[in-house]
Amino acid sequence: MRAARMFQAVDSHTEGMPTRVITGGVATIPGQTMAQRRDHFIANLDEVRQLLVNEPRGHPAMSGAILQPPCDPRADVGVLFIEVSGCLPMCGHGTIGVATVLVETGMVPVTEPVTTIRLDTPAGLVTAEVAVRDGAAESVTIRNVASYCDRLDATVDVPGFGRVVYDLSYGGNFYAITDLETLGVPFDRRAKGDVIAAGLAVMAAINETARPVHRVYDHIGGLSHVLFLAPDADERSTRHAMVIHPGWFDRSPCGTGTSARMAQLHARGLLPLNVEMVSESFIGSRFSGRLVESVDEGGFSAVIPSITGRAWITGTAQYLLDPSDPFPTGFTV
Ligand code: PYC
Repeated sequence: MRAARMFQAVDSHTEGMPTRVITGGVATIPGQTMAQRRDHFIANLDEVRQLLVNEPRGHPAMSGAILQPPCDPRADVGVLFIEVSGCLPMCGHGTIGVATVLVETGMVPVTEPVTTIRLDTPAGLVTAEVAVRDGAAESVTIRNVASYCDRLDATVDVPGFGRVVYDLSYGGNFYAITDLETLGVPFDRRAKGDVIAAGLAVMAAINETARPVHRVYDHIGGLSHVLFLAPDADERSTRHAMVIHPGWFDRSPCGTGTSARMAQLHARGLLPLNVEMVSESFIGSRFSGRLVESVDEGGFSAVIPSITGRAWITGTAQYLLDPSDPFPTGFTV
């Protein structure tokens, strides 16, 4: 066995969506903040992401998290989120997966019935409260970054689909929120190719004409997620299909997407603080969420979402790169 690189991982899934938690093999990434480390990683170390999430070690919907020492002195652990699409500033299902792995492998001091872990993410400090019984992480509630609605009833001309009305909201990533009916596509997993094509077309049209940029943190920008509401979605129960660039669905109900949806409902006056909303993924798995606080962020008002979900460890692994491997960064097809 020959290895030019070797990575230790604990694989998990959060309500169906994988998080490959990289616990060893990546040195401390240069940078004073996790946002700077993310920038450095994207510019200089992206082959590590590609190797770990692309085929043949990963797959088109693979997602992961690289553990790091924190930059923020308030935090216990730093996290860099990796996906087939790149490095997200924040990932809700990934945070639930990381917290579960940290507790169940004993990488953090565990207290029962609740273990609190503060995670330093490129989007800011996120707190995870893990419900623990007999050493098992039974559920994780995250206090997400400040979220806000960027636009309501915006319109965009989408080539091949016509004019689309959408809302756009931020919950750690930007999300365009609309439905499939106006695009002439059924909300049905059997039509998944059409749903993905519609999502990518909406994403491209918005990025081309009105690319979102975070109103306080200009390192966060661009749209790579479209949340299509199910016909029966309402302000207490959001069933949806989440299309993610470059062409896959979130299998989980999407923590940052659920946060964005709650910020949008709040902006519409439909979701007060401390009222539960259930979020359901395209495969039927669920998170519950609520808005727990109104805050001022850089002179703007925002809300703090809390999301609860579950994750399960699926395996432990060492991923290697043989020096003669013809695909050192993997591939996508
Ligand atoms: O759970 O926030 C999330 C997420 C983002 C992309 C995939 N999952």
